[in-house]
Amino acid sequence: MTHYDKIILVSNRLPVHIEPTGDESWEVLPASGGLVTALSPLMKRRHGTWIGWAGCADHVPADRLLADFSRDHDYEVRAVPLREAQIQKYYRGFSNQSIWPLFHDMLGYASFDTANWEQYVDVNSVFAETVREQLWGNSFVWIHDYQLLLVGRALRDRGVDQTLNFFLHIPFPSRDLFARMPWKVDLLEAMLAYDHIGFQTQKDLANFIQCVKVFVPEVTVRGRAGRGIARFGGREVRLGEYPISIDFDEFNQGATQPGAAEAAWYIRENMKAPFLMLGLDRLDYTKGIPDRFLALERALEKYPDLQEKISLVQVVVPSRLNVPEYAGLKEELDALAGRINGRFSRHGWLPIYYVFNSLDRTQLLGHYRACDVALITPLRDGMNLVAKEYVASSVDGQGVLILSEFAGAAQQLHRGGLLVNPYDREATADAIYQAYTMEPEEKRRRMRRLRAEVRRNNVHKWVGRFLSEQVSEAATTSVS
Ligand code: GDG
Repeated sequence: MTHYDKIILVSNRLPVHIEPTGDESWEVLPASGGLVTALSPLMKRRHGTWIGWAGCADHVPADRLLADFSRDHDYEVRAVPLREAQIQKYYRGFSNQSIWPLFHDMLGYASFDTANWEQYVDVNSVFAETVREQLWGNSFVWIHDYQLLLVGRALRDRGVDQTLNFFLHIPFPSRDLFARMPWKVDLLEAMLAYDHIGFQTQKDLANFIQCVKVFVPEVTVRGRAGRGIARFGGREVRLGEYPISIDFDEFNQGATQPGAAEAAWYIRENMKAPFLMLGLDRLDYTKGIPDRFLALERALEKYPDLQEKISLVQVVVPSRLNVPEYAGLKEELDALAGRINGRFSRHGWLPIYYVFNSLDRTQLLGHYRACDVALITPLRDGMNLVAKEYVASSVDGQGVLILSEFAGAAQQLHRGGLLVNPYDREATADAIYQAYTMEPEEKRRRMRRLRAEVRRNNVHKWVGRFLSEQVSEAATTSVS
C-alpha cells in the first residue's frame, strides 16, 4: 500500500500569531478557527508542514521563532519569505481589491491594476518555491484559497508532478462577472494545473465549469451533481463541491461551560430588551451590515410592537481599515447606528448595540447563547461559519437563524432557517417579525433540524470527504 510520505498544507496566513512580549522579544501563539481545528489533528498525526505568511513586520525573526514553535508541537510551521512591500500589492492589492470583490459579485468595489497582478504572480511563485523546498518523496499538497490560485502552476513550472489539491473558500463568480477579470484566461489555466479543486457549493462549481468552457475552449469537462472532471493539456482535474463546516462538538460543549453561561447571563442582564438578535461579522462590505441596520429600522416602523422589545447586538471585528472602502464602511455604520438609535431609543432601550471590537472565545459563546436570533445577512459569502457556530451553540434549542440566501451555508441550512434576500429590506423586516412571533414549538422543530445537519456534516467529515475524493483515483494510496 502506498502512503504519502509527507503532508504539506499551504495558506496565505500561518495558523499562528507572532506577538511582541517586550523589547525585541516575541511569542508565537496558535491561532484558532475552523480550518486550524479541522486540520490540526491530521497535521499532528502525520507530522505535516504548514506553509504561509507569518503576518509580522520585516524585522521580526520569524524563522527562528517558528522553528522553536515547531519543535514544541507535532507539526512544522514554515514562513514564506515576504517583505511588507510585496504584501501591499499581492494581498491588499490584487487579492483584496480585485479577486475578493469580483468573486463576491461586487464589481463596483473591484479595481484591476497591472502592478498588483504582477506582484500576485511573483508572490505565488515565492509560495511555490517554499513548497518545492519542502517536497519529499510522495507528498500530499493541499493549497487554500483565493490568494494562492497560481501556486499550482508555479509548481508545475518548477517540474513538480506530484498530486496538487486546492480548496476555494470564497464563491466562484458567474461567467458574466468573471469576464471582467483582465487576466481571466491566465487564472483559469493556472487553476487547471491542480489535480483536484474543491468549491463550497454546487453553484460555485457550476460557475467555474461554465467559465472554463467559455474562456478556455480547448478544455473538455464532464460532470454532474457536485462532481466533474476537466481535461486540459493532457491532464485531468477533478472538481468537487465540499461545503466546509465547524467542529460541532467543540461549540456544543463549549456553550454549556460555566464561563459561556455566565457571559450570556451578563449580556441579557445588561440589555434593556427581552429579545436579542445577533450580528457578528468582520468589517466587510460583503457582509451586508448597513442593509441589516436598515431592515431593522424598517421592522421597527412596520411593526411598532417591536419597539422596546428587540435589540440587535452587532459585533463588527475591525479589518482592512487601511483600505479606503473599509474605512468608509466603518463611517457609514457609525452614522447609521447613530441615526437609528437616535430615532427610536427611549427609556434606556436601544435598537442597536454596536460593538467595534473582537470577542474572546468565552464572550463569543456567550453571545451565541444569549441571543434569540442570529441575523446573518451577507450580500454574498463563500459559506459563513458564524451561522453554523450559532446553531451548534444553541444548546437550548430555542434560537432562530435568519440567513441570507446568498451565503454558501444556505444550501445546507435552508430547511430550518428563515432564508432572506438581504437586498429586500421589506422581506428581511418581515423575517425579523416572524422570528419574534414564532411559537416555541416551531423554534425547537427548526433548530432540531439545523443542529442535526451541522452535527452530521461537521468539519471532520469535510476533511474526510476532500481527502477520500482525492485518493479515490488510486485506491491504494492513503493519507490517513
Ligand atoms: C472565509 C470565507 C467561509 C468572528 N468574530 C469573532 C470570531 N469570529 C470567527 C467566527 C468564525 C470566523 O471568525 C468567521 O467565519 P467566516 O465563515 O466568515 O470565515 P472567514 O475565515 O472569515 O472566511 C467564508 C470561510 O472562509 C471558511 O471556508 O465560510 O465564506 O470568506 O469562525 O467564530 N471569533 C472570535 N471573536 C470574534 O469576535 N473569537
